[in-house]
Amino acid sequence: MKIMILGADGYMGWPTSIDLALRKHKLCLVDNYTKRKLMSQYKRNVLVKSLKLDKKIKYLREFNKSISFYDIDCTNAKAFSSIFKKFKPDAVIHYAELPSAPFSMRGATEGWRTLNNNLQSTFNLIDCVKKYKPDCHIIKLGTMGEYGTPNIDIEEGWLKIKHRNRSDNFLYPRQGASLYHTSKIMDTDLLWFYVRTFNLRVTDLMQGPVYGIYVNKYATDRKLETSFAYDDMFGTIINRFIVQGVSNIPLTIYGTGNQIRGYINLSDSIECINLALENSAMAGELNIHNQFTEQYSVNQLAKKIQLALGEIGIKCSSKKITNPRIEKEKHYYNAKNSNLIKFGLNPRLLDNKIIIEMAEYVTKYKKNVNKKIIMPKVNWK
Ligand code: USQ
Repeated sequence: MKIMILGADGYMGWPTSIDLALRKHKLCLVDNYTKRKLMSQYKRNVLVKSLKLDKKIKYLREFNKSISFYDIDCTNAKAFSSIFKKFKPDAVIHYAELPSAPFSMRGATEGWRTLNNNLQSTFNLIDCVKKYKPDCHIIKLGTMGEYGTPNIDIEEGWLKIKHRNRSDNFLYPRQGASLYHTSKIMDTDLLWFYVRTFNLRVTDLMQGPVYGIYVNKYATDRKLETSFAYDDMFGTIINRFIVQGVSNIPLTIYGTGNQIRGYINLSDSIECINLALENSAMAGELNIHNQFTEQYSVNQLAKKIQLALGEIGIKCSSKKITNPRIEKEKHYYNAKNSNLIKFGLNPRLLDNKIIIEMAEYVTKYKKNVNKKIIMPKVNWK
């Protein structure tokens, strides 16, 4: 297939590029390094600085010659449409969004930047698909956070509502807990409008917080590693906890630690993209899949990580700190995740082996850990 990957330099974008290159698809990678620039502007850094995409791509071309790269901003309609028109993809994987809830809540500038970037890039993509390649399959990364933490079971995207003896299927009610999550809700609304009005083909993946390193013989080469963030703005909780444990910093439990989310390993997440490609939405279909494999509370995660690290002689403590976010700390949480399993996903669950593998990886680069970016600096109140 001819596949475009928007945001190909990122934590998920790069492993996806490797995976799809190995599967011999024809690829067009797009990234303008916004995330790298933002992290440096806000004085955050990843664990290991990887090569930029234009350099890394040379290694992919050793086994797949059909890979192009464009350093363009997907929010720039003119620049984006010029490459879209030329490449005419069969599918587009859209990661080109600002992914951080804390960043979006830092202030009006960051909040608007997140809304603007995420909606504009999604809109430009939809507009190009409609005009130049209406049968192109859009695979969009949404988030489990679109649903929030409702007091009823979370379905996969849709909810049948019965009202005065009539019933209909609606998008499951959405209530994000940050502007970032709200931007993803708006994306979903936009996509659904175009699907039902203009028959586009869309898969929207509601992903939980991702963790881990991508294990693949190409990805583990020092030059080809994906970025691994552990800071307060761009790092997700499991990656942060492992870095904290290895660096002798008490695990930062926000509030009571009873917040529950659905989590997924990075390798599974990449596999889900492939499953979404193979099980494409048809014209006029918006497929929504919940992309997580298991649910944990923050306290359960802390305990699990402490126990696993104990096995390799790393003693780590945890500390409950005032929650910098506004989120429910005591809530019901039961989300469905059967679609991707039905397609064949075989989950890699968070066990001691995976935690130890991650801890060993982080230990290799322990000297790079910047302790100043661990404690949360963005207070939502
Ligand atoms: N948390 C802690 N301590 C920490 C960091 C986080 O207790 O040091 C808690 C948070 O308060 C939250 C939970 O852990 O209750 C998850 O936080 P997170 O930072 O791992 O994830 P979140 O901010 O929700 O966002 C991440 C990704 C985002 C993705 C989302 C999926 O950054 O791109 O969309 O996970 S979800 O959370 O399901 O919406």
